[in-house]
Amino acid sequence: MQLIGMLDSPYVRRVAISLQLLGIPFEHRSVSVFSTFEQFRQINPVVKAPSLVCDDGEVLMESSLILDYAEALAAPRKSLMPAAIGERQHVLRLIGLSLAACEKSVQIVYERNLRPAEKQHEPWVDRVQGQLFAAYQALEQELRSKPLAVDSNSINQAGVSVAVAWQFTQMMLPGVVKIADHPLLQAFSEQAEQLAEFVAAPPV
Ligand SMILES: N[C@@H](CCC(=O)N[C@@H](CS)C(=O)NCC(=O)O)C(=O)O
Repeated sequence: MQLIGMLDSPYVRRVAISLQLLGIPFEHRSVSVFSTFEQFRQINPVVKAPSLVCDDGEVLMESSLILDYAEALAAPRKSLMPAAIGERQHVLRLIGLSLAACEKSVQIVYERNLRPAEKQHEPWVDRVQGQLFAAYQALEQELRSKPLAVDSNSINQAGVSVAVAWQFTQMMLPGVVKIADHPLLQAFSEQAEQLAEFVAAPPV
């Protein structure tokens, strides 16, 4: 099984970390959707990172769908998703907020880096930034009301996704989402980034 994509993508990184936590062996290939577009296109003509080349050659995309497949492969031995419905609902909320934060961060990065300066549309960036702030404000509140486990045996998919999202936003948009306003997210991220599975999937 091959995981295709650069680890500076939060979507690729959450899959790489999750596969390790689930104990699923895989080969990681750092192929970029930008600098090696043609090479990526040979693997997946849609050029979406992450892509997962399964053992029979079928190619999956969309991190959450890849993780759904990975969960099925790891079952019943291991799972990053709680079975109990109440817990699962909460974990899904945190994952949704984290993915929204990733998406809004990526939109700002693309607007800033891919569009020529004269074509930047500030009202759009303001709108997206407001959505980004709302996602992290909600995540900070969630961590305050219910802390997340942060060790390799008990971290769940919410923990992986929250930590990966926060690290990505801080790396790509330094100073945009204030660390001082999100002390619990920062502390959680610092602890998660020390886990062996996170260290083995460095974002740069
Ligand atoms: N919802 C997707 C988002 C994936 C995504 O947007 N990946 C970016 C890299 S961070 C990508 O493939 N960009 C190239 C493009 O969309 O053309 C997921 O969860 O996998």
